[in-house]
Amino acid sequence: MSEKKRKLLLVNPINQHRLGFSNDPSTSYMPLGLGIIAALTPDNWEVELIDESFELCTYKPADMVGFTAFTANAPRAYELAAMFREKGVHTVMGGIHASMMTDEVVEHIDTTVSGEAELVWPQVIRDFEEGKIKSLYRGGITPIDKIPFVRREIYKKYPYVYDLIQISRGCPMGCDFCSVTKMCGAHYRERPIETVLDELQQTNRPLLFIVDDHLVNTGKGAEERAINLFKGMVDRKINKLWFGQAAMNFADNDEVLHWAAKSGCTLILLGIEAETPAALKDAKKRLNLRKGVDYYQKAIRKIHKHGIAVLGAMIFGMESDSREDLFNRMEFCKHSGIDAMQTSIMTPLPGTDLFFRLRDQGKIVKADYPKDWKHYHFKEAVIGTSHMTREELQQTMREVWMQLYKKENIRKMMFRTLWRTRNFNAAYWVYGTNHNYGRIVLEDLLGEKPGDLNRNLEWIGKKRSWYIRLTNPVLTVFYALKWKYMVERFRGRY
Ligand code: B12
Ligand code: SF4
Repeated sequence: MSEKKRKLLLVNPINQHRLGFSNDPSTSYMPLGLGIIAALTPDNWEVELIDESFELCTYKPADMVGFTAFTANAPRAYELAAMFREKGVHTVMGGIHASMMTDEVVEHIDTTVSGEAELVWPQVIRDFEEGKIKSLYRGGITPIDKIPFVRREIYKKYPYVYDLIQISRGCPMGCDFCSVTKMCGAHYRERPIETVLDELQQTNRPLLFIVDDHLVNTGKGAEERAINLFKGMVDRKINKLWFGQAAMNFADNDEVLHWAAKSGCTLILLGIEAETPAALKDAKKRLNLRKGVDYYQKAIRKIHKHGIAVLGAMIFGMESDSREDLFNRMEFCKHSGIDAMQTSIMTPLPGTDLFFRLRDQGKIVKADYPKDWKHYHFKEAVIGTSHMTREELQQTMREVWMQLYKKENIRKMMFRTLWRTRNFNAAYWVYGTNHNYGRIVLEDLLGEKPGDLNRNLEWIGKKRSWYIRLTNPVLTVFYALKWKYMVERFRGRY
């Protein structure tokens, strides 16, 4: 007779104060870390995923419940953990917040796993089974050959639009505001291309997000490696439209761009952050300082020539920023050639140099932890700058966002993308991306009453402009054509 399986619930908790990306299924991404935990869990355990991007987590019987959490989701994880602990279920938490705020997490959760989990998770499970589980395990950095394939069947229950994959870990740049170097180390650890291609062949959604922070690393042989990856995707007929994240060096080599485009690259996020050397110095964004801000437009033009659109990741609220600087950055977003805009408010993430410096200077306004972590989602100011209070920064960002994401502007940007890239998919994708970012940054204004903003980013009760009315029929045709195509591509997915 077979032994009864133990039950592991894996939970992706979502900040209910601001839903962010989770406020719509089209921007709800599968939590990759939990897919790795599932892959490391032995067969005598049944694993179930609960993703709060799709459903609120309520109590379910289980032997163990494991949470992953970004900082902004940590208070929600603690709330859910309290519910499970009360019913006698053992709670575990890992991920970026558990790695940066380990002592805090230990106070709320039975077992904390800091760092990467591959080397310690089997031990956690064994210790639990033997009744001697500890309150803290430190995973550290995983050797690249010990990273398993993500166990993708746990995602079947939800309608994720994208497959996600990670190709390398680590970043040597150590920017002031970013936790990647602290979490994943300063060395690039690159998975063998053939292994990555094998894993890609196990995915079946038509859209792909390669989550690496630097798609083309800055190390020796990085361009050749990227070309091999993209060529491999073409040879193995992976046949996906994909989106990835890169630094300005992505545009250096035309052959990289050529094969990226051929393998389905449609949109690339570039960590631009700011358009002036002063602001880049504030953020210690060395790579961009080295390239020089004059390189931006050249790089963007080169990328466009290959039919790929650019998602500019911009930060507002650097230490030296004044109100005027924020509006200048807004103008840059409109006129530099970037197609889609990720516009974040500078936020001191725990564990970063920025966090420790501002905390020691007493400059963090929202600092009642863990309660205040819920504000650390990059759309709410938790600090001011040397020229603006936190409230002024927040108010100015609201004005900036209104101008950037208003429907007329994002529609104009879409037509410009079509003109520059001559790529229908890219234009369609940037429109969706800008629309989604608008919906995320203005989430607190969305509603159904007159005077609220609807999910179409139009004010309820106000007349539509001529421009919108005139361009609506064009878009309707766009959508009609595109919809049929997407349905085709989605056929056969989980
Ligand atoms: C992919 C990604 C996203 C995706 C999210 C996909 C998803 N559903 O997870 C998207 C694009 C939506 C996103 C958005 C944002 N992101 Co992001 N993102 C990443 C990125 C690039 C990769 C994460 C990843 O999938 N890694 C691969 C997996 C395998 O690694 P992992 O999750 O760390 O898991 C390992 C361990 O942590 C551990 N582990 C994880 N969970 C668990 C659970 C248990 C029980 C255990 C035992 C272990 C464990 O084991 C795993 C294997 O070793 C990271 C940077 C990075 N390199 O980590 C930033 C990062 C996580 N993002 C970050 C930020 C700030 C954001 C944004 C706020 C950015 C913005 N400007 O708006 C938004 C907000 C998200 C939101 N709350 O709405 C920060 C988070 C810092 C923090 N302290 O919270 C990071 C670290 C980048 C940075 N600049 O510092 N992001
Ligand atoms: S912002 Fe980009 S370049 Fe800078 S440390 Fe983070 S991942 Fe590296």
